[in-house]
Amino acid sequence: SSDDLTEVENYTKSKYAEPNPDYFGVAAGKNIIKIHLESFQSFLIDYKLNGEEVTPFINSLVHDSEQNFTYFDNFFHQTEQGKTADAELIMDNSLYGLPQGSAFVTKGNNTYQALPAILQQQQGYTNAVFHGDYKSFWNRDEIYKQFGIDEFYDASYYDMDDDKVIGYGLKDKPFFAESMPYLESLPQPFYAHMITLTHHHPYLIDDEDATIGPATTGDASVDRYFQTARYLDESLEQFFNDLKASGLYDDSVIFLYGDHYGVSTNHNRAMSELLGEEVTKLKSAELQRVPFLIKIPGIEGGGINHEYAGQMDVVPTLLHLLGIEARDYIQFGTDLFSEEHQDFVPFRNGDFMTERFSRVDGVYYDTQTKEVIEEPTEEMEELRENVMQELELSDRVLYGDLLRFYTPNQNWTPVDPKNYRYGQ
Ligand code: GP9
Ligand code: MN
Repeated sequence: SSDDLTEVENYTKSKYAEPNPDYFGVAAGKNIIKIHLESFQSFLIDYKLNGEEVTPFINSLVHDSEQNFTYFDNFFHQTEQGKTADAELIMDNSLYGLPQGSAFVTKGNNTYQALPAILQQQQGYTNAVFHGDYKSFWNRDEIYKQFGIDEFYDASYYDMDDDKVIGYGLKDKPFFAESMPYLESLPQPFYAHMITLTHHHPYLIDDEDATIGPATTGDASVDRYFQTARYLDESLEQFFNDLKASGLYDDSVIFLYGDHYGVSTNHNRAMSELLGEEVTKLKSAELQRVPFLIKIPGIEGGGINHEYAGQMDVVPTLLHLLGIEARDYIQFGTDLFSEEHQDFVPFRNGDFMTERFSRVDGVYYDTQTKEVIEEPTEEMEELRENVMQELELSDRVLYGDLLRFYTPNQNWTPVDPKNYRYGQ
């Protein structure tokens, strides 16, 4: 009902973080290239397997400040059963996925005020998604219409010959290579989302694509996890070279993110061996870090940013970089570059992380010393309440399809799904 909407609006408006004036609008009208790192957890960064870096290219983006990437090393995924689809929902709407199932599938006909539609309406962007699987997986071909995605280059646009396909679909190297002409042909400015696939459970890889040996824990999918991560890393380097050659690299916002974990708690024995420490419940929660790296034209230097943050924060951050007020929209995250960024990171199950304390499986910990806190303080209990309220309000938006009743500003035109068609 509209009362529910008022409660939601009051919450998101009070959580809202003012933009940082040094960042607000710096990237207005720039192309945005969003790169999905399938199943990529942050522990891979700088990890050495048998003395060898697994992801040397991504590591170079983290450490070489001349590349102007900022790496957030305390950034967490916030997905649940919707996996990739949850990451997509969160990172285009700043709404949570549902406690069960996938909102992409069950709420695919809801009204949304997603980033693509906002960019189109505010600054004339063309929105495109690229992915080497068929369009109906995760119900993408329905919900993308509600998001205002103009073009969806799904498997039907790519050469899906047997030797180019493994696991769920097209291998990442041919995927990026064949995407280039489509990307170059898009009207500018564009918002382009490249969804990779090869580094996906059970991490199958052809011999000729494996340029690092497997790990040797005896847990076969974990052992191959490093090989497909290396393949993804190489495919990215190839894509960056192609972007540079095409002239698209320098003047674009480029960001990379991990969608969700790749190694589940079913593999704790192998993971303990690889990390040299027991995978406790707290350690498991810490392992939900995924990378977030961003290059913004006009912002020099990059470096490592330690702010505690999550996928929910990406939409308001991008809006502010483009000079669009996030305050107008119903969004639960806050701008990463704002002085007022809210640095608690809710997980979908009601647990959360902050720099000082965390709640994992109902138990509070000192995040720094990793000790159990037997008697949680009032501050901790209050944050727990706050997290539960936030999740509940976000669920109300999806269950009640509340954005039907919300008008962001006087310029807003509701998205009409009939205007979109995908596939060839
Ligand atoms: C399928 C792909 C995988 O198209 O995006 O989704 P996931 O299994 O990771 O949710
Ligand atoms: Mn995924």
